[in-house]
Amino acid sequence: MGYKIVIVGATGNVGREMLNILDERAFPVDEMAVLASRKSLGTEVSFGEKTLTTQDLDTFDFSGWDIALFAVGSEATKTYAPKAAAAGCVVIDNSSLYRYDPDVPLIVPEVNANAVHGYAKKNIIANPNCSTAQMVVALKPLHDRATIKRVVVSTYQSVSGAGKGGIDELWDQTKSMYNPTDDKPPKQFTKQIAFNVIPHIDKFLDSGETKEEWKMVAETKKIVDPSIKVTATCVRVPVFVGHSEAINIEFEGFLDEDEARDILREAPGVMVIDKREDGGYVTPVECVGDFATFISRIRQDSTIDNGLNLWCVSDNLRKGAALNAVQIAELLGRECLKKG
Ligand code: 11C
Repeated sequence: MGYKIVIVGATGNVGREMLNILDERAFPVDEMAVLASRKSLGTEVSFGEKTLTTQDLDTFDFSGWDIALFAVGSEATKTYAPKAAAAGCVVIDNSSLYRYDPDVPLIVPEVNANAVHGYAKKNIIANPNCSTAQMVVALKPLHDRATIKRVVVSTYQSVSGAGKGGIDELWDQTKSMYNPTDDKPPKQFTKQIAFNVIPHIDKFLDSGETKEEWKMVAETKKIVDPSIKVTATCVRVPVFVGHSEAINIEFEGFLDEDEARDILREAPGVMVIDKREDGGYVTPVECVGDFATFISRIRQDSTIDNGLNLWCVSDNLRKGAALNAVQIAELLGRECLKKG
């Protein structure tokens, strides 16, 4: 016996990946409803061999459905997630709306699976930001061994993090560079993204940080350990899919680079590719479509007593969004909503 699943925002990049991943991982689905806003209504999406037609989110009745995977912005989530939760359907939300709510667990299954039992307070579970999800998968096993004091992270985030509009802007702007009569000024991004990098993701806060940087701090504390200090610089780069991160970690005690490599090799969700030779590391184009978070360039930071550097790459639409949401659904099914 399987579950009755709803995908909210089924026509977007993340909604479509959710459908692909539910199928790839053979999630036990008895019935699937795909919802969209009025403007995308009637659009067809694929779920394995099946073609499903989107239904109207505004009028959908969530009663009798087990789990709703939400992949819409915070505004739509604010309207429809409480409606689904009140109807008894557990919401797994990909927006930032509920992430910092103390009554909503924020989960990366490889890191804090036990928190899933907290779902019942609001019938809602939050999925973290993509740049946090891949980082905490790498940090947690190292923290368990040597206690992390501080993390300094710089990100190299792909344009798909900004949705379909971000992908289109990189594509169109890149082509326009070779055709001076076809000017494509920035729309989605604040500056030219083709052949450029932009040190700005999400809005600016009073502290001078961006919201994306703040999210990495707040979410790492909630998911891994509130005592870990994090400082982040988040940068958009002209890559279609796959976020990369250069992570510098300071520990309480000494952790040798070889032991760190062995720990990460054994860690769930992690794939270590770390040869000290040309090409012996992973780049974003190689991680697309994969489930793993890839770690390369593991090395001692000799400027402090207990420091390590590493390079971390993952498919932001998968581990950073759709895969993590499906993993949460699997965990919820295993631990809380057992069927059959
Ligand atoms: C980006 N990380 O790359 C963002 C996208 O809070 O879920 C995801 C934003 C979020 O632009």
